[in-house]
This record gives sequence, structure tokens and C-alpha cells, in this order.
Amino acid sequence: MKQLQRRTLVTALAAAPVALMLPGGAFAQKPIVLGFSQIGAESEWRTANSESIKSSAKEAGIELKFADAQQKQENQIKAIRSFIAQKVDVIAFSPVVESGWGAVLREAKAAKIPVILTDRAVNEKDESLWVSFMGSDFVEEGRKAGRWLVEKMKDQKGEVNIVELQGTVGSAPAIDRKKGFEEIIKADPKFKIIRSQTGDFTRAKGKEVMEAFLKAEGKKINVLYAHNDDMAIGAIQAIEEAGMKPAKDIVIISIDAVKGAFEAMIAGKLNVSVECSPLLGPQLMQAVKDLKAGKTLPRRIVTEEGIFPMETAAAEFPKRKY
Ligand code: GZL
Repeated sequence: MKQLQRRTLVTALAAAPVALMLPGGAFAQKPIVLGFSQIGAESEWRTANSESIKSSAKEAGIELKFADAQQKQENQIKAIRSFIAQKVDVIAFSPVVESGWGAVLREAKAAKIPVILTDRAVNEKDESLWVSFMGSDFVEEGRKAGRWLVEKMKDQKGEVNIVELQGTVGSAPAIDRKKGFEEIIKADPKFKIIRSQTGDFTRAKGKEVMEAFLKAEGKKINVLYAHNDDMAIGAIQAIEEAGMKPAKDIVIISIDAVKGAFEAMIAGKLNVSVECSPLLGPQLMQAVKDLKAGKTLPRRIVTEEGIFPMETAAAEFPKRKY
């Protein structure tokens, strides 16, 4: 073989990704390995998010190491350290809270393993610690909830007393959904948040806290703003057990637009749900492949979302993917 041709072939092979020799001399591509640290299984949203990630990894031929943290930050940090020790190609995770990630993200950077944030953000100053953040705009979700309420109550003359079920304390969705909602309702002094407490995004805690709200404020409550559908569904049970009619005696606004929310709206027990799509799997796998192909990812990938009032729930429900 001519000197030039041989050199070209050697150069080409050296640059090729690691490939495995199969019987008969064919080459098989070594699968990309993705380490994913998931928050837990606290809500319908989270379950749908995990399903999307697992099925998309399978479809993409990406080897997925999936760790469930049972909503504990220390378990997520442990999982990320384990991924570093295993020398995975890419690390992705949904941070349960915004702070406390600097040290472990610096370890990933030192190990030259790129990190993708999915779903929730972190408040670390050094933005070089992750290559991209994909997920919803939670402030806008809060604004959508606020705008719907302002429109719904535009002819209401007296005070509108609101109780709020917040998400996990310190989490990006809880902080931002509160911020966006308050930004809109502060324009009219008739809107008053008279009680606000975390229900940790779960049905059980949402019911428990709503029972306390009803005991303390009872019929003074006009509106419930829940940061996710699971807490709203728990609260609906508490409202019914208190002998009141959900979505009639108390207007109920929630976020996620999961199946349970559509069932509640069709039953006339929930007024509106703002969409927050958990179906991040396909985007994440494409981002992982692009990274491994040497492409630069957008720093921020925002999920496009809508809003579903009870009046449209029955027509929309058959089209829902989560
Ligand atoms: C939002 C996600 C939130 C959902 C909750 O992207 O982080 O966590 O709104 C889930 O249902 O528990």
C-alpha cells in the first residue's frame, strides 16, 4: 500500500471513536454511557419523567446508569460521585434543590465528564460547571397561573383570599412558581395569599397541609394555588372531607397537567392546570449524542408548554402523552 494511503488510514483509525471488533472483522461502536441521578418518585410528573428518560436511552442505544435519590440531596451527590468513579461519558441530573452542588460539580469537571442539568436549575455562580440546562420556565408557569386567576376573578369586587401549597422547599420550581404567580397578582390588592406552606410536591402532604389551612381559615378560603397537580389532588380530598365543593366553593389552580389533573378537571373538581412537560428524554439523549460527536450544546433549552382549563379537559385528554 502506498505510504500516503497507509498514513491516511492510520490517522483515520486513530480519530475514530473506540470501536469493538466483532467476529468476521466488523466494527461495533462502544455505547455511550450516561449516568442519570433522578430526584425520586414523589409525583406523577416524576414517574413520567423517569419513564421518558429510560425509554429514550433504550431507543438511542445509550447505556443508562439510573439512580433514584428518594428526594435526598446527599443521595444525588453520592450517585454523581459514583458516576465519576465509573468514568461515565456524560452525567445528567435533576437537582432536588438549587444550592449545595458546587463541590461535586467541580469533581465532575476535574474528571472531564460533562454535566447536563435537566428539569430543575442550580444556583451555582460558576456556570462552567454544566454544559447545558434543559427544562421548563417555572416563573412563566407561575405567571400563567396568575393570569388565569386575574381573568377568572375580573368581576369579583371583594377580597380574593388565596392559600398556596408550595413545592419542595429550596427547589427551583417552588421558588420560581411562587415568584411568577405573585408578580401577576400583586397588580390588584384584592388578591391576598393568606396561608402558604410546602406540601413537598406529594399528594399525602398536600392533603395534610390543606386540612390545616381549612381548620385555620375554613370558608374564608376562595382559591387554592398548588405548585403541582399531586398536591392539588390531595387537597381536593381534604376539601371534600370538610364538606366543601372543590372547584366551586374553592377555585383550584395547579401545575403539571398530568393524567390525574385531567381526571379531576373532567370530574369538575379542578379548575385549571398549567402544563409542565416531563417528556425530556428525547431531548436529553440527542444532547448526549451531540456532546459525544463534539458539538456545542445551547446553554439553555426551554420546554414549550400550554395551559389546560377544565372546559377543554375532556377534548384534550385523549391526546395527552403523560
Ligand atoms: C417540575 C418538576 C416538579 C413537578 C412536580 O419540572 O421539577 O417536580 O412540578 C415534581 O410534580 O415533583
